[in-house]
Amino acid sequence: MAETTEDLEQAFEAKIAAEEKIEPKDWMPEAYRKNLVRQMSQHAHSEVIGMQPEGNWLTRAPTLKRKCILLAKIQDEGGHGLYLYSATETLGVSREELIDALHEGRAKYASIFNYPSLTWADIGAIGWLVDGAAIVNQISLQRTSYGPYARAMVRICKEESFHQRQGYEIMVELARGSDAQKAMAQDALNRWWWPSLMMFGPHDAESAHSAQSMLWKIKRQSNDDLRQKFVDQTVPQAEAIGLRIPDDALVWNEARGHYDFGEIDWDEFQRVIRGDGLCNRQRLRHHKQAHDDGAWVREAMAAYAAREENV
Ligand code: BYC
Repeated sequence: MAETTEDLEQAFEAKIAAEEKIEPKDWMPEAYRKNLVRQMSQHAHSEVIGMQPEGNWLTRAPTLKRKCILLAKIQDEGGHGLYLYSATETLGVSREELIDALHEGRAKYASIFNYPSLTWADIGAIGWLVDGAAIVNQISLQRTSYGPYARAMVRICKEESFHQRQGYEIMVELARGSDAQKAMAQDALNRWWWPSLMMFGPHDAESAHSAQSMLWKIKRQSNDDLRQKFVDQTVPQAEAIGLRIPDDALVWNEARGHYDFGEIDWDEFQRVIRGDGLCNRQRLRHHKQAHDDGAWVREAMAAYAAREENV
């Protein structure tokens, strides 16, 4: 007997309730599929656009060792983008459609990558804070309900953990260095702290997708809960190396067992995600240029594949 849509919906809901993964060939509601394509493709774009602020320092890394480490990290980010694009393609969209959406401004990427990397200490701050925030979010996403996304997260988290440590280690060295180096580390923390908190998205009450995404277990913890976790784990790391978090309202709240912290500048967040941050135009221009420059590689691969098929 043919299954009705109601049967299929029930089977889908039962799987979600039982913590089973939804796999590419399973039936899923169209809105679930669309929501995943949105979040996963934006995640992939973030990884790839996120290579740019760090790429800015490759030619000026202070030592050969630092340069090798940074190169390896940036290549990892490219790899994360590739796993995530591949995982998104299992939902029936092509890489070309996803890239077009990015280029036409229909798809977002993480707001943080629209800030400039001005000094070498920014490379430390990006690893420590940006990868640190990303791990908090991605550990939670290892339990997301869509199988290919959850599995991509497992490997990505392992690599992000190395990225976070390399960033913190740069900050440790600078904070232990000369007065000028310590000031450079503090300045980087001052500029990257608030944008890092914005990575977790709007407050839960303002978050358009959260309620449905939590029901479908696409998201496992809320934007505000993850942000709190990041603050709680990062403040002692700053204290340990004598740096000051740039927030006068930051205070340990014994009753809650968490840090209280100041309010994010949500106008700035909205401006940046609407395309009006310091580097939005530069980031997209650079991505389009790199994509156009690589057109011959895609054409050669397509021609080779067609020839192989006809042999
Ligand atoms: N930036 O309803 P909400 C990395 C958008 S890269 C920009 O809460 P959701 C790394 C949101 O998209 C790792 N936009 O959304 C790489 C939505 O707009 P749309 C990056 C943001 O999806 C290189 C609207 O605001 N990690 O680690 O439920 C070097 C309403 O928000 C942002 C990921 O991508 C933002 N910060 O929750 C170094 C994690 N926040 O789509 C490091 C995967 C919100 O309706 N993504 N928006 O037009 C997620 O976990 C979720 O998508 C979010 C937002 C928590 C970010």
